[in-house]
Amino acid sequence: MNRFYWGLASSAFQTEGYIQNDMTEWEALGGFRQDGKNPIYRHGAAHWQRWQQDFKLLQKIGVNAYRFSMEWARIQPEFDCFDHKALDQYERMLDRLLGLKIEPFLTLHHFTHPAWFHAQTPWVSDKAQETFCRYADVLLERFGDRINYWITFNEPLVWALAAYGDAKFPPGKNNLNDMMLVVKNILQTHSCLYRRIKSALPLAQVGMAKHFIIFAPRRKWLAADRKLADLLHSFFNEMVPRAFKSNRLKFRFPFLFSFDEPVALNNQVDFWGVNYYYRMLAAIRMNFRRPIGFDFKNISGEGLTDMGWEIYSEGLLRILKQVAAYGKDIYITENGIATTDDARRIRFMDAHIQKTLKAEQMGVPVRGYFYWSFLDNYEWLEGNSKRFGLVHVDYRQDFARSLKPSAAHYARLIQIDTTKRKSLELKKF
Ligand code: GCO
Repeated sequence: MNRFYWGLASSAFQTEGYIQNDMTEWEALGGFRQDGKNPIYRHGAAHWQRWQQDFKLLQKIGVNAYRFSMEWARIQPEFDCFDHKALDQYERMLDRLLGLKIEPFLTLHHFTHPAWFHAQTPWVSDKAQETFCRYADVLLERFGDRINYWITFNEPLVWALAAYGDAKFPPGKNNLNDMMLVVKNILQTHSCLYRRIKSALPLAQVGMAKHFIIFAPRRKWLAADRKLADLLHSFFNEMVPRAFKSNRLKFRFPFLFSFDEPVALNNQVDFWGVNYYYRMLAAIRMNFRRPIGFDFKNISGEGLTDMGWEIYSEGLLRILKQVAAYGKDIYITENGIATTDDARRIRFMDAHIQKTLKAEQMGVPVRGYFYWSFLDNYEWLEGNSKRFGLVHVDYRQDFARSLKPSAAHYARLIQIDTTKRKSLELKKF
């Protein structure tokens, strides 16, 4: 069947608001202030209160899928306590989505943890797996019958780099060997979740959302920069998928770290979620503390986003072809632009969706596209200042929602594509 999921993506912490977890503690301790922007979390996009209205907007846009996460800290505020009221609300939300015929894609882990987690069973210890699987079991038992698509982790490598490599996220560590251990423990946990979900729900599809970046040398003429771009590609884009096939998490980054340990993954993943945003330039620097420099330049001519990222839609096609080689289904689980100029957002969407459909025509098994993000939301280090949403959130007027023109554009696009697929389907008979 020629079904395609047209969706929107979000994460609990970034949208719901009124959460206390490791990130809010980190923020309160000044953890995010290093870039001088001083975000204040508290309300997020107030989705926890406004979800009913928000889901009507999903319906209006006409998506047939929605990617979201549930907030671990809300559900398990203490190690030994699960909050049934929170679970009840998530159940109502889930049932509403199903009632609207919107397929839920549930992310189990999207960057945040209960405040107790890092002190009690941090990812660097092998106890984390048990803790997280115990939590996931609660969701599986309660919601398993209603969820067909499970995303175990969102960008484990990005999280590990931010939390253990670069001290940007809690617990704020700076140790590359620990960072690799954390990736290993997370992958091990993925495989434990995979087995549990599949044994309870044999038809469920279980995957992981992975960030992919196009790396290019800052100075094309310099062999060292070219080599660095290749190395970064191999580390950032390929190391994790490679581990699924080889059962080893292995990487040698000259002068930085070397890691090689077994990890029993046995290719247990039904689909790859592709999060794709930009091309990044890498350069070797004569600076022992920070020997690698990154920046963005508008080489593609498609411009830079409000995050400063280079838009490079061709990169999506390149990534999709690469991921196709892993032999699994693919969902674009995130792709989007931070901008206050909505006409740019429309151009961004058009360019990337065009590449998506082209990849599909070329035989890449891409089965869905989720624009990031549904609502304007809390963008981690940037606070509320960056607007990724198809829906505008007025932070000063009681979080009032309004659809941007790009939402209407997406709605039209979905309608046209769905009609086309239906008529193709009919022609087959
Ligand atoms: C990530 C996350 C999202 C971000 C998005 C835009 O990629 O960091 O999955 O939470 O908000 O990517 O930066």
